[in-house]
Amino acid sequence: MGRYWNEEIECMSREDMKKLQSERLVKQVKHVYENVPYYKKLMDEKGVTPDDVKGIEDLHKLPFLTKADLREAYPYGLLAKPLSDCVRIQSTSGTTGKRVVAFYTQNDIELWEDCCARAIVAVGGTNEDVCQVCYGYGLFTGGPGLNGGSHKVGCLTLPMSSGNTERQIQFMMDLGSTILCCTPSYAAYIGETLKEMGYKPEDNKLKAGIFGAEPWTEEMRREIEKSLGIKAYDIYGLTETSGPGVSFECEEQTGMHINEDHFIAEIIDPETGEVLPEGSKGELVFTSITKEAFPLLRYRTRDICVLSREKCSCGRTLVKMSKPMGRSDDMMIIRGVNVFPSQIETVLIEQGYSPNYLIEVDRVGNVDTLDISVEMNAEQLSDTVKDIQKKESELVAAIKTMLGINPKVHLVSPKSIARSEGKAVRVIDKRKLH
Ligand code: DLL
Repeated sequence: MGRYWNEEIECMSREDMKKLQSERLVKQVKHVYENVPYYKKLMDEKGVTPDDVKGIEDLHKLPFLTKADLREAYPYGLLAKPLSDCVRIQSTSGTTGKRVVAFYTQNDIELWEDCCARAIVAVGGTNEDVCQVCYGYGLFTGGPGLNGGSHKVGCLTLPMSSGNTERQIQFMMDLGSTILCCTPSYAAYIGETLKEMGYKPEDNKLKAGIFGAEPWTEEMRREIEKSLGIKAYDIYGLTETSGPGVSFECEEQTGMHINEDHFIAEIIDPETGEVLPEGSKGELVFTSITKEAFPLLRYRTRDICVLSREKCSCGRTLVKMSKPMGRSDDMMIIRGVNVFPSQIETVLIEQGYSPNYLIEVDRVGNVDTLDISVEMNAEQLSDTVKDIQKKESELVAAIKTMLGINPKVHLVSPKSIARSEGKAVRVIDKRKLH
C-alpha cells in the first residue's frame, strides 16, 4: 500500500483542484437552491441566484450558515434529499443548545469513510495494521467515521467505543493494536493507566495515534507520544460537514490537510464576516461540495485557525489548517482579556504538570474570577504545604505572564479531577448560569 489513499486527489495541482472545486460548487449550489427552501430563501434575500456562481471565485457571494440556522431549521429544514434516499443520521451531544442532526445518503457515507481512510494511510496505516477505535460509537461521528475508514484501508478493526479503560488495554496488549483512535484526553488517560498497570511505553505495539474531536496543544502531543511510545497525529471534523476526516495530519505533523475535493475552506473575520487573505488567523468556514443529503454551504464553524499553502514534505498539495486555537464561542473574556483554555494548558504542561485541570470562571461583585485546579503528580504529594504554596505561586506567575491576568491556582491531589473517555470538560463558566 502506498503513502496515499488517493494520490491523484491528495497531490493534485492547485489549478486542477480549483477546477474540480469550481465544477462541484456550481452543481452543489444548484442542488441546494432547488431542494432546500431554507437556503433558497437566504440566497433570495441576498439577491444571489445559482447563475451568479460560476466558480470558486464567486463563493463569497453566497450567504453564510450558522449554528442558529441549524437550530431554526431543526430537524429537517436543511435536508436536500428525500428521506427515502437517506440511510443514517449522526448527531452531536447537544451540550450547548439544541443538538445538530446530520443526514447521510449511502454515497455520503462512502465519501466520509474515504476521507477517514486517507487519514489512516497518512499515519502509515495499511491492511497489516490493527486499528483500535475508542471514539464513541453511536450518534457521535468519531467511532463510525474511523471505523469505516479503517475497514476501507483493510486494517483489522477493533470497534471498542469509549470507556472501560482496563478492557481497552487488555485488547490493545492481547491483539497487538498498532493504531489508536480516540480523543487526546482519553489517549492521555490510557497512557496514565498503562503506567499504573506497570507497563512501559515500549511494551505495547502501537505506532501511531489519530487523535481529535477536541482542542489539544503541542505540549500535550509530546506528553502522549512519550507515554504511549507513538507518533500522535491530529484529525479534525465536525458533525455538520460529516464528522472526522475533514482534515488530517501527515508525517510532517505541522497541521492538517483539508480534503479540498469535498470541502472548500475559507477564513473570515468572525466580527465582520469579511473573507481574509490566506495566512490570516480567523474563523474557518466550510462549503461541502459533494454531500448529497446535508450539504451546508459556507457553514461557520466558530473554530479559529490559520490556513497554509506552504509546500509539505509529504507531497500532498491539499491546503493545511493549523490546530484550531479555540472556538470563537469558547473564548472566554475574563476581565476584558481574551483567554483560550489552550493557553493555560500550554503553561501547565511546560511547567511539568499533567493535562488534568479544570478552569472555573465566575463573577464576584463586578469582578471576574479565574480559578484553575491542577493535579499534582505523585512525587509532589510528599511536598510540604510550604512547597506546594510555592509551586502554586510559580504557576500563578507563569499564567500571569501568558495571559496578563492573575488567576488563583489550586494544586489538588492526583486523580481528583474526573477523567474523560470522550471530549474533556475543561471549563466551567459559572457567569453564564447567573
Ligand atoms: O468532534 C468530529 C470528530 C470526531 C473529529 C473524531 C475528530 C475526531 P463534533 O462533535 O460535531 O464533531 O465537534 C466538532 O469539535 O467544530 C471543533 O471545535 C472540535 N474539534 C474537532 N476536531 C478537533 C481537533 C467531532 N482536531 C467540533 N482539534 C469542531 C481541535 C477539534 N478541535
